Amino acid sequence: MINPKVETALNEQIKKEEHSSRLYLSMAIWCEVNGYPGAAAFLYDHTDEERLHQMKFVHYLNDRGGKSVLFALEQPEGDYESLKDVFEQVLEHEEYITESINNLYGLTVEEKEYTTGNFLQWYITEQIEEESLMRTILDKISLVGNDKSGMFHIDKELETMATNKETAA
Ligand code: OFO
Repeated sequence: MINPKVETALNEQIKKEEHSSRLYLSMAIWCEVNGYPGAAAFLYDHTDEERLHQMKFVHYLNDRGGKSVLFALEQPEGDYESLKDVFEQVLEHEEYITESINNLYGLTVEEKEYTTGNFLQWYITEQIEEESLMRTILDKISLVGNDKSGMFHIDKELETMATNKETAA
């Protein structure tokens, strides 16, 4: 049976992953209606990925004899100033998730819940990849500044990244 404190913390993380999915969905929608179809495709993809993160936690917790709980979610921001603003907020959010996963891992050590600690390794690696990817995208966006053709190319690149993921899946 899973440690009750860890169970509560896992349920909090399930909520955060579900919120991530909706947050990126709101960003994808903004991109789609503001002339960034590539960024929209990339973020729609990411929405699905966050849903997978959530489901992985749900199944793990249920398999360990716990029970996954769904909470009410806050409404994500629907308006952004620019594509740069979108990706700044993505990176900020991923950093917040990394901290949350690390705290969760810390709790598993404190509570000697080593099985869950082991399970969390996948998320720890995933967060390194996600932060690095978002930082790279943000650097590119910052580099082109207000240059429209540069922005067009970044959007195309994001579209390719989304298509490649779909092909690989
Ligand atoms: Fe984007 O990693 Fe889950 O939330």
